Amino acid sequence: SVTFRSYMLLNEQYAYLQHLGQAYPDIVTVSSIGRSHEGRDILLIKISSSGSNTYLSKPAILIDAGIHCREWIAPPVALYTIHQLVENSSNAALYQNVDWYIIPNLNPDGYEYTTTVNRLWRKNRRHTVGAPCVGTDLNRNFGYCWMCGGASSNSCSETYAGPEPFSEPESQAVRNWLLSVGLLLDIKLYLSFHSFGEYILYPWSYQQTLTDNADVLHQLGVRAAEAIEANSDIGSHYEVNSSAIGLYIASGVTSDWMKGSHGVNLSYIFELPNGDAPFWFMIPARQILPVVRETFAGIRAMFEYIEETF
Ligand code: 0X9
Ligand code: ZN
Repeated sequence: SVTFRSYMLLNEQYAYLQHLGQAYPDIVTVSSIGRSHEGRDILLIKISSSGSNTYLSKPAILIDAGIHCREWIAPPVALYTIHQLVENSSNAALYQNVDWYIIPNLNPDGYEYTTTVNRLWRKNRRHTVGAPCVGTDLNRNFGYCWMCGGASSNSCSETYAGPEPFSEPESQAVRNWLLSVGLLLDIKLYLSFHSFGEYILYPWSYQQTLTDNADVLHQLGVRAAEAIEANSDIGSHYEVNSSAIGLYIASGVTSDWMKGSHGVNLSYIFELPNGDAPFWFMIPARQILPVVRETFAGIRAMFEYIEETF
């Protein structure tokens, strides 16, 4: 039912998740962590040999994609990871000692908008009361050092941080999940999928000063980059660095919040490959499969490290 040869509509992505929940009830649990501004569910899939039981939780890996809705290559990476874990029985060992929590599309209103109105929309679709323009950059709206730089207070900006931290239903859904179910978990690794440019970025985003565990973050990032490159049919080459040094300063991003507010020490943003200029966010459908395959090799390399270490 999924080929990764074309981009899926939101309802196709969601139908696939629901199908897996029904077909593999012992290992797959699909739930909604909340609703978007326009009322769409934000779906989370758990893949675990303990099924839906949260009290038997093992070390966890948390993945999201699609927070920036125009970055269309990101949800397929999450969906391919899900597909490989659940439907390729040779990967069953990957969820024996680790529980996977994956949100394949964190900005469903925005994704719908990119498919129907404006392919290059980045933000969510909520209109801040009294503001001239629509949409908040959800990756500036998280509450660790919010508005500390590289974020805008102008609603018309692509990096508008929102009126306050967690002002948006989509970021609230992630926070509410993390402060409820998430508190019972031991999240070892957080990965957030974006495009573009082929970067593996670790905190901090808000400042160039490195974290206490930057050495480990860098080493594991390099391990993933090497696995991706070794499995690449399209010549991918990743740069591994702190977000603020490798790319630019940005605050209110998910990965800083996961590490800074929740102690998820291994916290990364992946910037996946792009299409040819000027179609940066529009990587052709025929490249979905090579990208998702090679990226899964990187995710697997990180998983192996998690399993070795804990
Ligand atoms: O700006 C962002 O939110 C991310 N890049 S994107 O082109 N996908 O929008 C990067 C966030 C990582 N943090 C920093 N680069 N500081
Ligand atoms: Zn992005």
